[in-house]
Amino acid sequence: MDLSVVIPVHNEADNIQPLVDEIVAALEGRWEYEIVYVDDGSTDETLQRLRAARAGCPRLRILRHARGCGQSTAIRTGVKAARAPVIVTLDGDGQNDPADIPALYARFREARPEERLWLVTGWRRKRRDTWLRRFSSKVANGVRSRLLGDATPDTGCGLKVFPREVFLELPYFDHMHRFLPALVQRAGGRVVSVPVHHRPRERGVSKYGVGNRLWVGIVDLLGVRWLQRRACLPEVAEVE
Ligand SMILES: Nc1nc2c(ncn2[C@@H]2O[C@H](COP(=O)(O)OP(=O)(O)O)[C@@H](O)[C@H]2O)c(=O)[nH]1
Ligand SMILES: [Mg+2]
Repeated sequence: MDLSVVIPVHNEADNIQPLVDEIVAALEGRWEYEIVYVDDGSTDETLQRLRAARAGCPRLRILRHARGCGQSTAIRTGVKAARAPVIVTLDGDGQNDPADIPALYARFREARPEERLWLVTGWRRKRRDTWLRRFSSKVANGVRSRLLGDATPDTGCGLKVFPREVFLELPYFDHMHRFLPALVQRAGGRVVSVPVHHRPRERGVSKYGVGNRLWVGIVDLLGVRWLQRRACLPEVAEVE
């Protein structure tokens, strides 16, 4: 198996089938892949819709958290369960375009191992969100990139490609998915941003606002700063 596509969802019932269809259209016949949905304690019909989608798509696997644990934890659950060595993550709301996956995966594969390219992340050049969301995201991305020096213009994009093993070695905390570039660099890897499409949300409602993104984000920023300071990459050689 080449790729595991991991999708965390919370109350995204109407987005399930359209997104599954788009992923299949983008990947079928090109690679061996699976689609791993993690239903994070949804209270709408997300689970029923996932079951229905699986009936028409045997590549689809469904994992479920009994209670909502947040997006980072859902991603981690999916990565742990994944069978492929390479993971693609994607938002479950349809704002990321699965047609961008092949370009990101190609960029990941063209790197030689000694380049240590451990994360290819989407860069939403043209955000299709409300004015307030675009503005708060711009501020947050500016502050974060300055404070962490992670040289990444957009860490909030759900589209990312990375090795499964690398992700599972990273320090884990709720909301870590917004800091993957800094965490990967801390582990000794390189990160590349690739422009991707972004689409307006057509169905369902956004789960994040200024209250639960910006303020939590500031606390997390300080935490990641601390992690950076407490890092040391040993050069290890086995002595004969
Ligand atoms: N597992 C899980 N996924 C979530 C949670 N909140 C949001 N998501 C998913 O994360 C993705 C992005 O969320 P969204 O509300 O669209 O955020 P926005 O695009 O930044 O406004 C969607 O697939 C959501 O279903 C959560 O608490 N748990
Ligand atoms: Mg969204």
